[in-house]
Amino acid sequence: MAHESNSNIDTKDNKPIYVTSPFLPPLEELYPYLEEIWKRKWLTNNGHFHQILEQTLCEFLGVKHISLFANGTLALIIALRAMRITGEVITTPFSFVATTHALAWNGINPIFCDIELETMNIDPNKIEALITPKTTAILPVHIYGNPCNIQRIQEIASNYGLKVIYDAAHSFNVTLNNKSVCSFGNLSILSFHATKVFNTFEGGAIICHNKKTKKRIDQLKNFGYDGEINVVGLGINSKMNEFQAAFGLVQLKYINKVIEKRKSIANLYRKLLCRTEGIRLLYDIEGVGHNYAYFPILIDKTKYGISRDDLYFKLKEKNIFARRYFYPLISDFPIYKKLSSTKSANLPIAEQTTKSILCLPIYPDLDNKAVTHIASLINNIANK
Ligand code: T4K
Repeated sequence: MAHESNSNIDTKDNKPIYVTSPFLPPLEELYPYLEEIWKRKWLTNNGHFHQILEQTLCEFLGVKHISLFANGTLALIIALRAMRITGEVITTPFSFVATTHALAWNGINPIFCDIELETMNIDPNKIEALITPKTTAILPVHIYGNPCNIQRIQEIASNYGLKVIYDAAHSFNVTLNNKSVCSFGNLSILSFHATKVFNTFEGGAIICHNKKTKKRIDQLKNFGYDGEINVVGLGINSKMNEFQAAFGLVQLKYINKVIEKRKSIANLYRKLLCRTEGIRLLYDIEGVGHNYAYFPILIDKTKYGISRDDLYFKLKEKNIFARRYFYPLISDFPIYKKLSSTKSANLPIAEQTTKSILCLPIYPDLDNKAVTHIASLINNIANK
């Protein structure tokens, strides 16, 4: 996505507030890890910290197997290849473009399905009508870290013999009835990009449920090598390096505090915005352990007084860089527009949502004063 121009920002008096800002642990905590990397001279390819991070994340998230990746997009591309997905895959148009790109990179036809109004996740009631003899899988996204209707999606998948690959890029440490949201489906992928709740600068992972699948995934992320002289598949280089893994281990020490801080920001926004006419908020869902990765609001222009875009630009004038995640719909990008499933008539809720969504700044260093300032700007702009 295009980067915002910083040209008119007076960083002394009126610092820009971005939609997110990465949590960085104290620098000195990294030094022992760097010394260890220097000592070992093993920089990538299943190194010491890579192995420890995989093990530590399995224990922390309560999942069976994790394979670390250079980023979430490559994890998703390899997840589809590991499951030998081909033909058509039913997916959501309301996501970051990487979700659909991962299908396209595998030569798979994306079939866009509408979303639910409340959760903004793929609508299970609209999946079955899109299944054809070419359908091999469903690729839902737990958008903003809010779990999809996992039970219903699994029922459909089981009835039709389809695989389910979850794009859980936003869902680090999200639980459903005390189980990691990544324990469902055939595979789930996570993103550890700088903008995520847990970051390794760039990074990602695939979560799988058995050793055999993990072995295949690990081969595919290392060019398809099985040992030194045997290549067993069309792999790629998508390995996480030792610096990323070490950084992840340090980050993990702070993750509970990071999520707690995000929760308190979300609760403050809710308190300050819950009575504003024309703004819909998302609330915690019973049985879900949230990670507060994003703080989306939905603007109803007729009730709020101005459109989502007008609010977005007004906040921008005040150096507050909210983001229209996810706008436009993936199905509206020219490379996908030609597909028949992109017709507006098929995607009415997604069309409505993408025009009204705005994600407000949320990150651990955002103080209450800033949150109150942003909320009062939004409240003062209303119906003016
Ligand atoms: N599936 C889903 C559902 C996803 O949302 C994503 C990625 C993926 C798959 C693929 O995962 P990765 O391959 O990325 O691991 C960002 C991120 O690049 C992307 O990871 C994320 N989703 C997407 C929702 O957002 P941009 O282009 O909008 O972000 P960017 O670079 O403009 O950063 C947003 C703001 O964050 C900046 O305005 C300022 C702040 N920022 C950013 C960076 C990179 C910082 O303060 N520090 C930084 O280092 O895509």
